[in-house]
Amino acid sequence: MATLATPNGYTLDNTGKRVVVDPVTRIEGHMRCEVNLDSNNVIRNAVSTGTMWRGLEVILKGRDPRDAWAFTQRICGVCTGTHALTSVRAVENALGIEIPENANSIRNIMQLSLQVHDHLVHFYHLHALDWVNPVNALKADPKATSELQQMVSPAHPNSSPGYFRDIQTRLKKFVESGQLGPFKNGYWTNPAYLLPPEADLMAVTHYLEALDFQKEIMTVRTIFGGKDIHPNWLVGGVPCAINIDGDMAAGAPVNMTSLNYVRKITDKCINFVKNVYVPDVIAIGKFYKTWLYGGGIANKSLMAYGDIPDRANDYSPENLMMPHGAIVDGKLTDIHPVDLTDPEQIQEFVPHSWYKYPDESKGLHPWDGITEPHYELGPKAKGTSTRIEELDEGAKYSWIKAPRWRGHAMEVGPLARYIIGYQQGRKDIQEQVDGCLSALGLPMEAMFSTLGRTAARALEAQWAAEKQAYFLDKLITNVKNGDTATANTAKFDPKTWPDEVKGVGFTEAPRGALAHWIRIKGGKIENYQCVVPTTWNGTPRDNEGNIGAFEASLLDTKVERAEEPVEILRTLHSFDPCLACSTHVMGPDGQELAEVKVR
Ligand code: NFE
Ligand code: MG
Repeated sequence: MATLATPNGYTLDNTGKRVVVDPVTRIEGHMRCEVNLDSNNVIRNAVSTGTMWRGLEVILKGRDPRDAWAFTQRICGVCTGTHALTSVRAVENALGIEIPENANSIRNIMQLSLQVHDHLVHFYHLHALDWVNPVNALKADPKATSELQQMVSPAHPNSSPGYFRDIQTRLKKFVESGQLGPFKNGYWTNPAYLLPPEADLMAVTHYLEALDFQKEIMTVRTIFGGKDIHPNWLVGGVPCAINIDGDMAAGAPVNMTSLNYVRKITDKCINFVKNVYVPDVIAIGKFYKTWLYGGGIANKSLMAYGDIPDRANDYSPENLMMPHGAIVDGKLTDIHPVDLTDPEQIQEFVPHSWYKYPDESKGLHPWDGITEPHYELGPKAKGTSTRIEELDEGAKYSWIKAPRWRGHAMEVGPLARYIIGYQQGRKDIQEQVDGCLSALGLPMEAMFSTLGRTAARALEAQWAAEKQAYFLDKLITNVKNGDTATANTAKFDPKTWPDEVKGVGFTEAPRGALAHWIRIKGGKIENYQCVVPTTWNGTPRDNEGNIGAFEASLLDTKVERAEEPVEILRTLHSFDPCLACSTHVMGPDGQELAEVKVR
């Protein structure tokens, strides 16, 4: 290949200098990215690769469907509960099981709490250092930092000059000891960093605050799920008893004391997102508002399944508080319904994935999905199978399958949800987006970018924290009205099941649309297929050569220093990639994973 036009409208040129980033760090799982730069250091071709295979779909075959949540929850160490929730919904859908209202409220609280937690961790601990320079923070004047903090967010209590001076002193000790810890290996002398020292100090301080706050956020899921990060779930409801006047010791984890505690943490989440996270994204965004790269397919093809059912057991879009729909061909006002049961809509392709199908010119709907690993490098690849130097994107090159909606590669995630919700006229979302854009002094088109993706996630964290409070109120009201049911076990016994059934469960995971498809036969799992958000966003090419969200988003971006590809990290990180999820489906991942190679 020299230049190649893709059916979805991109021109790729792989003749220029090839830069390999492997591993891409500050993500979940193992990812590799190769790009070609032209003579002006602009990206003209991008190749995104999941470099491990985990075989969860194979492991699930023959198991008890009621246990699938516990296996699928281990797909990831970040978005754990969302897989468990998707799994119990898939089994309930297959078997026609309805859950009590309280179970719906508790599941929503857990899911929303995960959204807030995951988004917060993503921004501060995985993404912020693409924009924030902790070494530069040493030059900050603590008094000026305090003034900046009070201007950006007067409501945040930690804002005195002394507070920032202490943090700066801690940071200095870190740097002087030569042990940068979490801040090691950054490109801290790169001119792509634009914040003044005070903004850097403020953001690094919030990095530490958010790190500390995590241990409180997770207690919400611990109360309802017994533990975190892998809480307990149950087909038919939730595995926790409600006794409003009881206590934990008496075996009633949901009581007035624990619910008051959930209220306290929920309020803290609302305040932290409103007074720290969102203002930081706007404050940092103002310095980078001309950095509007990374849109990719965001202004063309977006999809969300919807989630957070207001009333239990109704998964129709009207009852879902998170947006549902698909946009294709850039027609933003034309929102199509998505039917996960229609074999013509969602299909996974593998001609560029390390799997084998009997006929790879066709895609397979997940109910008929096949997961058979087949690792081989293309004829133009360089290196060896255990030490790849350069991949051949004309052949198989990733452990991620290529899912398509009616043939289209789709972007999923907070930005997709927010654009779809905005276009559907959801007032809550419109107000947030308009407010954020006006604070940044940017037009709507700016949303279709790396910055837009990051902003949408922050706004969604705020939305999720508030909805968490809504479901807490709903739960308490329902319990006070005398309904304490949390599980429906009428169809728990496999003897009550038909011999052969199939079902699908879906959620909006922090990174986007997530669904699991299950076939049950003779009480056991016959086939189980997961198509996860990072499968959508991190997809390799399909049978027609369409590129997906990650690859498209990198094109046309200028890289300041080819040997320090912070621009690549910015855009990839804006999707919050989770390769553990997307490659659910071991790899000979060896020593080669620990370097950035530039040729
Ligand atoms: Ni492992 Fe996940 C989320 C799921 S991945 S993080 O959110 O499903 O794309
Ligand atoms: Mg899969």
